[in-house]
Amino acid sequence: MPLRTKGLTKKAVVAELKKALEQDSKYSDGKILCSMCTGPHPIAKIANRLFLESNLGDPGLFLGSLRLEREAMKRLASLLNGENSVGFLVSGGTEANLMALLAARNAKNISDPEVVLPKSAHFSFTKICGLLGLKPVYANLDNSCRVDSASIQKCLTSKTVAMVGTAGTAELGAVDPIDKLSDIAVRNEIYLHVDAALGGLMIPFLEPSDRSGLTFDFKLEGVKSVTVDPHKMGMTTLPAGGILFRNNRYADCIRTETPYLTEKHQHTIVGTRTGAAAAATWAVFESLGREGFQKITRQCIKLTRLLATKLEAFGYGLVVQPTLNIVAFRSSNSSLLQKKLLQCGWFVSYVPRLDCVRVVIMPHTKKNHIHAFLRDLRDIDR
Ligand code: 0PR
Repeated sequence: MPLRTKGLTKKAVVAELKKALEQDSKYSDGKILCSMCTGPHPIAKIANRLFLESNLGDPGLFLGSLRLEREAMKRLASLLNGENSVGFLVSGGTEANLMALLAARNAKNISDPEVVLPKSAHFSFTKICGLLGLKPVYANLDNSCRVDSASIQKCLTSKTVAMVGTAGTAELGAVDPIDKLSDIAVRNEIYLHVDAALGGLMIPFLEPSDRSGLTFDFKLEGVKSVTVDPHKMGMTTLPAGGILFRNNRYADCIRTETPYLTEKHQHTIVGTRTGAAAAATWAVFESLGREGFQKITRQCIKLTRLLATKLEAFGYGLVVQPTLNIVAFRSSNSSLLQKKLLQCGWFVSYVPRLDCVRVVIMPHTKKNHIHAFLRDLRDIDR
């Protein structure tokens, strides 16, 4: 497809764009039940449009955007009890996890480094191990699909540069026992990274009774970095991943000099990066406040539980009782059921490792969508 010699008119270009947009699925239809992203909050769209030119890769040119990034990361740090923590808004959970493990690897600087990962860790860590030359060592899970801390302990060797725990696994929304991992990390002087890409903007807003036992943040001494993605439960515009380091000491393990730019060093892997997502993230934080986030989290949890209860009443087995906003269930043929649901327009996932159907309840999902899903499920799977 060669580049056109003569360009199209604005009208023709827009018409083509609209055609393509019609092919995209819309969160607002309620049929997307497999995604951790959601439609951006209206204020995020406004902020994004205002800051389209902004490049945080050269922040001296975009001081207002830089201030918004810093303020947004400070709000996030305070949510995670990170008094001295330093944070950056990056392209997503993958880049955030990459920065964390790069810092851990650089901090220890040994040959043949290893990282201990729960079997449930996100696939981004597979990519990261390849990129960083880290050997992954996998720890087993317990019956509730959380990492078994005794297994983590057994995986540690003199080559271990980091261990990872997840606060909200991608497949099940399970929260690893980060407090136990932190104790192990402190005792063995190992860097602990927490992947809270999903849970980081959800767990702090759970009802106190649901939150107990789910501590995952800098309150725990062993936690050296946390990933939290505003482009998931933070309802901002893409791309917006967050990485927070406990303090400068860890952040500076990935600092690079940039002598001829307006700012003389960078911590992020990417150079040029959008200030629009930073502005959008800031705007959502300011607009929702703690109460707004609590309301949204409460609604997602309520619908998750409604779905889980109904599925059990229909006779499906749940893989685990949901902790966050993911329901995973099994039928006699879960893979076929997922295909049939897909044919009916419902975007749900099939998870081969667990042989189950997985449903993610995000802020775009409403009660009527759940009821419509359940009706179709009954028709399909009689
Ligand atoms: N860590 C966890 C726990 C995640 O769930 C994810 C992504 C990542 C890291 C990586 O984040 P980025 O994708 O931002 O780099 N979780 C979703 C998943 O794999 C990503 C996603 C989002 C997939 C929307 C599909 C989709 O429609 O399920």
